[in-house]
Amino acid sequence: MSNADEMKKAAAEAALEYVEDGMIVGVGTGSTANHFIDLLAGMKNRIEGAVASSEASAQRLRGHGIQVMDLNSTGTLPLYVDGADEATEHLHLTKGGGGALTREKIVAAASETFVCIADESKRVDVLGAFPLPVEVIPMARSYVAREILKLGGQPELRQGFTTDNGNIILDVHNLRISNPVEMETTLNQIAGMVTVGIFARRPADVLLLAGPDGVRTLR
Ligand code: ABF
Repeated sequence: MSNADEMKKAAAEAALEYVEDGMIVGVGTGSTANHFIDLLAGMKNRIEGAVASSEASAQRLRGHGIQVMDLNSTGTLPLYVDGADEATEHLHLTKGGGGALTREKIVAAASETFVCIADESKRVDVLGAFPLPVEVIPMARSYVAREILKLGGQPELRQGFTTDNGNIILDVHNLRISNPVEMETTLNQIAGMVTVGIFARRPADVLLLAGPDGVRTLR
């Protein structure tokens, strides 16, 4: 494998092994998750349906003839497959570069097994080099930004972007997230904060990391 896209596809392919007959599969967002959706189409008659973490993924699933279900009617999902912006060996992640972090966090929380798929460029020792996305209620934008500054981060409004939930995204630069669980908890307490893009309180259960020599499984 030479390029990042081939590696993303290889990670997505490896995730198919976690799909079992009759499952309702939680499906994420982004270019790696798109590979997974396209591959899942090849076994669509074996699954009951999917729950999508974004409108974009729902559309792609439907385009393949995969039934998209409402999480309120499915109960706990056995499996959720999604990408990440950064991932550590501890399976702590940052997500939300695609802006779908709130629904991604809901689907992750409601799933028994979260399989994260990524190419090795996403592997980091410490989270935070990739600006951390946080979803915020529009009227709280300035307040949340001031609170983030106090924590040492530099928030930047994602221009011209509204989430599927009608909110804004702040991308937080210069945060060195050495204790992801603590940082996630602290940021979660800010009034007006909807979702923090750190996935550490509920990390991935499996990380499928594709490199030039194949896919590594981390648990
Ligand atoms: C989703 O897609 C996000 O949480 C993350 O921001 C992004 C990763 O995108 P890609 O797979 O295109 O690198 O998983």
